Amino acid sequence: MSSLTPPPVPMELHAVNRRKLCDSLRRHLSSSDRPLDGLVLLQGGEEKTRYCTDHAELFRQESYFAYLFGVKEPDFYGAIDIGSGKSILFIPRLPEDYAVWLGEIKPLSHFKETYMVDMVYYVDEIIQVLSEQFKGTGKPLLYLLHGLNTDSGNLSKPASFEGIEKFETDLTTLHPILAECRVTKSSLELQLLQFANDISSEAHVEVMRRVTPGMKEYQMESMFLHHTYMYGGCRHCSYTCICATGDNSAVLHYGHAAAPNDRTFEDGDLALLDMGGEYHFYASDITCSFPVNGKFTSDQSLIYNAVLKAHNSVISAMKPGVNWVDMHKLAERIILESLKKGSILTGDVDEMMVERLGAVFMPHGLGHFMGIDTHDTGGYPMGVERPKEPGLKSLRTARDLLEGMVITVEPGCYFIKALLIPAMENAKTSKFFNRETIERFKNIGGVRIESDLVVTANGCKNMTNVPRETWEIEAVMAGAPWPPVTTGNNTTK
Ligand SMILES: [Mn+2]
Repeated sequence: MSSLTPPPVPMELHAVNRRKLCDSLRRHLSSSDRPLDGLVLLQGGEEKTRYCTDHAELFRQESYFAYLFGVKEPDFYGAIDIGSGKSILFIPRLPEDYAVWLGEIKPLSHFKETYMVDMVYYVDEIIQVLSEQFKGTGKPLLYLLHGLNTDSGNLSKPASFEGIEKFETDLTTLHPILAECRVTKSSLELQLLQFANDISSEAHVEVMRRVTPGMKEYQMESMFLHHTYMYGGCRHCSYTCICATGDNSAVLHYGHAAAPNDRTFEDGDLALLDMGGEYHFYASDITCSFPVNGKFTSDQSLIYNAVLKAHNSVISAMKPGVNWVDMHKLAERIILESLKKGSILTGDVDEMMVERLGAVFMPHGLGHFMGIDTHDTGGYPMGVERPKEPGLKSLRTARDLLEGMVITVEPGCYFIKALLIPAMENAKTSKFFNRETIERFKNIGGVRIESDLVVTANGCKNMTNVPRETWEIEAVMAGAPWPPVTTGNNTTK
């Protein structure tokens, strides 16, 4: 059961996104004394089949195209006139037998209304329409999307069509500007991100309640997928679910095809579930860690509370102007201090920080921008360098926070043998480890706690709502309601 229903999606959201891009582009072009008479042209995602077969894979729109146009169908093009702000969609001309196999062939007017654009034409009219729309002199100018995704190292593919040589094309201006537009979110975008978070938070709680030792990891994945789709209309996930138990929790991206969430978990195991539903392209990215039998051991609490303290301290410190590398270091320091308190580590925490010991227990970054992509754009614009040190180099951004950014806070503490053993043998770091205690923890796996935050004018707001304190988790797993029922004077008689 769910208390939620999928909210209507306002197409105005994408019109606002287009206006934001036009404003930024105009400012940029004016400041370099360039004319405003070109058109932005993006090619939407293309339908793909499974290898050589005719099995059509479920289509998900390319993210930049989704951002500007909100189009769910494949094989579109979209243009925006920079000067006037007018938007044009080009839709594929479908063969007659589409109506037999795939449904009604909708008229151009349908797409104009659905997507609230100014004009709609067929893709085969693209040369003529773009040429006519161009108001400048000489060859008509198109701004195409070409640039690096700093998380994947992949390039976005600029629009192409037969006859594009009739146009002047600019491949460098658009990408950094459009990537930056996506960094801060509008209030309409925040509403969708909040819903993706609400339904996914609820699904996490549902899974927590139904878990019992002896189940398979994929049963937790299945329950999550069911809940977000059944009650939230989330046909896609933001990423492949990570449902790790036991020492699988120390495998950071567990859940892939070669490690498909298929272990049977046992009494005494910890679970680490990193799962997020996607609603109208907008992501959520939430991790909960808890004991599968519903009761934390003291060793499990020690690691869990170290991570929770880091999670909460970062959230308390976040506000515009705060640097993300500093937040990562804050989380590292709190985890190291807690491990020292728990007699897992020994020695001076400042010295541990210098030796980058934090990266042994948390090799990934503290968090990343989130929006239409789980790892959203804009982490490393021109002038922001990726740090080189262990741990810090995994950060997907090193920026100062701005109001309107949405960023995950996901500290973790893992006992990863591939990192732990070399660090225990290293001349500079071996002295920090208490071998006897480490022995007790080495098969515990790991803990990650991940919430999605929006940066506000003077702090931040947590969009994720799941039990976090150990006692809250234990209560919910024992059947207590979530969110907790308030018992203030004005609610009870
Ligand atoms: Mn994440």
